[in-house]
This record gives sequence, structure tokens and C-alpha cells, in this order.
Amino acid sequence: MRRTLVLLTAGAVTAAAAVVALSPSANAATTLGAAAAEKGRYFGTAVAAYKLSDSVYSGILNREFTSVTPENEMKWDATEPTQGTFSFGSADTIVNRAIANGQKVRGHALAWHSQQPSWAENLSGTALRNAMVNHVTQVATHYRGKIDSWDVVNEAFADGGSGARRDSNLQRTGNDWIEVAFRTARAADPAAKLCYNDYNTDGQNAKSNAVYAMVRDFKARGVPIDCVGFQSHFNAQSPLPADYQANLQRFADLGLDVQITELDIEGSGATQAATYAAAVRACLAVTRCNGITVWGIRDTDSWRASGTPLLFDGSGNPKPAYAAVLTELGGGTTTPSSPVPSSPSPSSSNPAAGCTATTSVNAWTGGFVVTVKVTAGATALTGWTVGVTVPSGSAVTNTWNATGGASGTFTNAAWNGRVAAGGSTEFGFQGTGGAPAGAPVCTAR
Ligand code: G2I
Repeated sequence: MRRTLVLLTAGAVTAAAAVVALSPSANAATTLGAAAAEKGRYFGTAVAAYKLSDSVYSGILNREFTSVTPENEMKWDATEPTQGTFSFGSADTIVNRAIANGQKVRGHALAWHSQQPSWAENLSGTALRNAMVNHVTQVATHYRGKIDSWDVVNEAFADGGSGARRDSNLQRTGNDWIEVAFRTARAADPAAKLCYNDYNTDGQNAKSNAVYAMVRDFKARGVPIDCVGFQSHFNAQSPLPADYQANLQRFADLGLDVQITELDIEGSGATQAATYAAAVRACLAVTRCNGITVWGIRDTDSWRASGTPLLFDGSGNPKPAYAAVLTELGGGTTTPSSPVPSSPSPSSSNPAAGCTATTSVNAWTGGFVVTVKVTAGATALTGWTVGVTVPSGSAVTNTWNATGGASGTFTNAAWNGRVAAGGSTEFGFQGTGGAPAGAPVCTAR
């Protein structure tokens, strides 16, 4: 904090000294992604590959978002148009560009009743089950190590009050198709978080109760699932539910992450802005709500463009909803009334060392993936190391966004050693055996 000492010497008045703290607004995050990062979350958008050459579109994408979801390019019809022949071109374009820009990728979607290629629509029984398993394996393997979270199964429950599974060709292969898809995805990409994703599950209702029961059963039986995605397509007919936060929280309490995966809210002006702010507030109030994705950038990019449901208008100008979201995330250009104190995380360690580290552990029998968040203290970092205690008999087999790890000591990669004061960066590693326990130790270097 820079300080300006202002001496007031009016006439013979006793000299008064006032220490004026310069507004921290210079440090307030001014983009959605940066503001969300200060809250430990990503802020993402759906992306269409064919729009990337539009400089207005890609300019906003680069500036504002820290995660991307291919809107259609990873779906079954796009990635396996002919059985056994895979086509990853458009999805690769999005994924590689995102990684080059330091953005996370949400994979969407491995197994879904919709947007299947016609050959799959015409299959049933064992042939379809085998085709699904092969599809999940091939696609998740192709993107292994590049995906933060996969929508493994999308929209498998029926609307209305039945609480039943949606009828589909996949469902007719047997009720276990969902868990088979999750186990198959885990085997193909152990580092990706595996999500179940659906709509009309945003509040507590028969459909979300049915998803909840499935997830609880999966957790009880060790079926690998790490997150639940809530699409959150809101409009007058399907408004943001009053119990949105409570619903997110009850899923989080099952011991997994929750993510808002396809947020869009039809409307305009202050009403739309207030609803966006409420959605963001709900996520921020749930510790394990670790990211928000909006389903497109400009209103004109939306699958329901006439409802103008997004944060930027057709020309790429930020709407009131954008400002509301940014403010809700703690960012913006307004001057906070008092300096924002830095709040050390309770599970962090070694605060005197200039940085702190916290871990998020995803363990299963025989293996683990650990995500480590490195947060700079009051001084910017130019490099960091993090030490964890790897239990004897365990081994670190793969590290990303950092180097080293075999002995439990990780050093920043070439591109993420510099961390602004109070800012943070993430790296991860996976391994075999039991997961590291205990607080990580971060040291500035
Ligand atoms: O419907 C909104 C979303 C609901 N949850 C799952 C998401 O995957 C889904 O996304 C939408 C895309 O935004 C649309 O862009 O999924 C639609 C298909 O179910 C996508 O629309 C399709 C059109 O229907 C096709 O005619 C078109 O070829 O987009 C395709 C590619 O542009």
C-alpha cells in the first residue's frame, strides 16, 4: 500500500497530518477472470471455434475469461461422425488456444442423448454400450491432461416430477450406463474432474432430488465423480430459484465440487443485472462452487439470441449485467471505502515466506490428483517452490503447470513464477498410492 502523507498547514492551525491511504482501486481486478481468480474461482464461457477469427469475439475471450467450454465441438456428432473415425480438429483449435492463453478447459460432453451421430442413434443394446465406452475412452484419452473438468454425462434425467431417468437409447442399454461412462472416463484421464451436468436441477425439485440420490449413491459405492454441473439457463419461465444456493450447497456437502456450467439469463437492464449478481453471489457463498461459465460471449452468440441473455451486447460492449457480475466478484473500477485486508487461508502455511499454498485433493483407491493454489503475500512473487509430504509407498507420476515433484518439491514453471501481490496461480500433480496429507509449504524464491 502506497501512502501519501498530506500535511495540512492552513494559517496558524496546528499542523495536522493525515495519512491518506491511496484507493486500492488500482489493484481491484478489472476483468471477470481476474476478479473470480481472487475469489479462488474460474470464470468461463462457451466458445464456438468458427468465431475465433472474429477479433471482437476473441479479444473479449482473451481479456475476460479464464476457462472455456467448446459449445458444440466436443459432442459425439462432432468428434466421431463415422464410427471409429475421430475428428478433433475444431475442438483441438479451441483447446490448444485456451491452453496457450492459460485458460482452463471444460470438456462438454462425452455421453449425451442429444447430438449423437446418426450411426449411434441407430445402435442399441451391447453395440451401443460398446460404442459409448469406446467413444468416452478415445475422446478422454485424446484430451488427457488438458481438461480441467469433463461433463461425462449430460442431461440423463427426465423433466417433471417423476424423478426418473430420461428415456434414451443410452438409458435403454441399462441403468448402469452412467457409472460405466464415469469409470471409463476416469481410466482414460485420471487428472480431469468428472462431472454430471444437467438443467432444471438448479433448485430443489424432483429432478435435482433424483440427481442428488444418484450422486450420493456414486460416492457411497466409489463410482468416480468429482463435480456436478448446474446449467442455469434462466428466463421468466425458468427463473433463478430462491433455493439456488441451498441446492448447490447440499450437493457440495456430498463431498464434490459444484460448478455453474451454462449460465445465461434472458432479459435486459437492471433486472437482468440483479439476477446475474444473485447467481454469482450464490456460487461465492458455496465454498466448493469453484467456477462459473456463461453460455456464450455476446448476445448474438447465444443459442437463444432473441432473449439477449449474455453479458456483452452484439457489438461486444459490456452490459449492466457485466458490471453487476464484476462488482459481485469484488472487481471493478469503483473505489472501495477502505483498504481490503488480505485474508490468509486457514489451511495455508508459512505465511512469513511470502506465499501460501493450499491443496485440493481428489483421491481414490490407488491414486490421487492434487491441485495446489499458490497465493502471493503482500509482495509480488518472482518465483516459488512448494513442498508436500508424499507418503512412503506413494509416487508422483505427473506434474502440470510446475516442474519437479518426484521428491515432493515443486517449482514454478517458466510462465507462472511471477504472481502479483495477493494474486494466485495453480498447479497440479497426480500419483499412485495414498494422497499427500498435511499442509503444503510455500516459499518465495
Ligand atoms: O441448448 C443449450 C445447451 C443445453 N445444455 C447442453 C448444451 O450443449 C446446449 O448447447 C446448445 C448449443 O449452444 C447450440 O449451439 O446445444 C445445441 C444443440 O443441442 C446447439 O445447437 C446446435 C444446432 O441445434 C445445430 O443445428 C447446429 O448444427 O448447434 C449446432 C452447431 O452450430
